[in-house]
Amino acid sequence: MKDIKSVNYGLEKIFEGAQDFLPLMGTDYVELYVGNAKQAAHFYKSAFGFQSHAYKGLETGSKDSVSYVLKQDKIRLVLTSPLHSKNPINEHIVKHGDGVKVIALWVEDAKKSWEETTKRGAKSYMEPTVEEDENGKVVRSGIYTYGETVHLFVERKEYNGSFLPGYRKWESEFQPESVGLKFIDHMVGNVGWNEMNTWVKWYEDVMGFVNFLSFDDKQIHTDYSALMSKVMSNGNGRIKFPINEPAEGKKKSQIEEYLDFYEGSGVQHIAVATDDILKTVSDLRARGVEFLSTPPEAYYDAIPGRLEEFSHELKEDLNTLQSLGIMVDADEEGYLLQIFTKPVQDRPTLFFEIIQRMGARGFGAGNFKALFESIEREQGLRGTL
Ligand code: TYF
Ligand code: FE
Repeated sequence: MKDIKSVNYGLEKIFEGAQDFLPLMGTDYVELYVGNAKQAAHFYKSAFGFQSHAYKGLETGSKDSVSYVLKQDKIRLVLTSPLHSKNPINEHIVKHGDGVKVIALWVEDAKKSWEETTKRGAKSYMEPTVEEDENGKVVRSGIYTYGETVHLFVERKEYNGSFLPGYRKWESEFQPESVGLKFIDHMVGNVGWNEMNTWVKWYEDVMGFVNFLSFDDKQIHTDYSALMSKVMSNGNGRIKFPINEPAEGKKKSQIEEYLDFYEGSGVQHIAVATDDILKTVSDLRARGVEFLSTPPEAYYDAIPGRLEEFSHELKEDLNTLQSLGIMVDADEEGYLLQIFTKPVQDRPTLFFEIIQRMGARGFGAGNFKALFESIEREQGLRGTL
């Protein structure tokens, strides 16, 4: 395993262990396969503050599937549904329910990205493919990662259309105001029993990522359940993928519940950054987004001590944070504020995290216990603990 000499989330390449055969400029888009993209798009607009951005469907000559592209600051979310039973997207939905199919990464050279990764053992999903329209050309290629999830490499340096060739601008009179979501901070994968290290090695070998943080089941457990987690990052720190696997506990791990309901490995949560979490979470709550239950009083009583330990001054009012159910964690470098939604579809699978980093680059380890107890309360209600 390569060690990190220094950690810095600036734009320069700083992870000394990271390889640069696969330069990544950021997340390009995230695509969900869903049962009813039209209605899902309405939900993400009205509840999460996304705006209509681009569309393809019958009206644009797309006969097999329909896709709605939503945007909020740098985040692009694509919602895709099949238009007839023979479309293989159906099989994905029948098996997994609604969920993330594609984590698309923005690259300089999609052909080289595909060559470098398949050469190192990635299974190809899409050979380098050029798509063109009057706005220029896009090259995409893709590889499989855990489960049926894929990474697409998107090269758009010769393109100035709104999204991708084949899409048209989606004009809508209904454009709810943003809730202040800015960019994707990290996306977490749940993988099967004892598979975490296989995927850690896969991200190291195939994508040149480094493992810069690890949590074992001694750190991540409650009285009932446990899990293990390792965070993988690319060289410039813009792409961070924690990987979780279930661990043995007295009751069923939330990761196991996910694997049962997703029927395999897949994306567990998408963490989106805001720079005003108080406003973002008040707005989301007012629009009907459901969050996990607020941690108990004792959790908030311990926060001032935790901040003092690292000499950080909390800029936000603790009572307001508590009334919104937002959690606080601190380390040497700073603190972070985070909160988790309930699953956003009927299966207890994908959920969202809202995060505001105030200097801290961790993942909220100090909150794990309180968070997992909230998740277990939900599991209890579902009868899946
Ligand atoms: O991304 C993370 O690591 C944090 C914490 O099942 C977390 O958001 C870890 C595991 C999990 C839910 C949240
Ligand atoms: Fe997270």
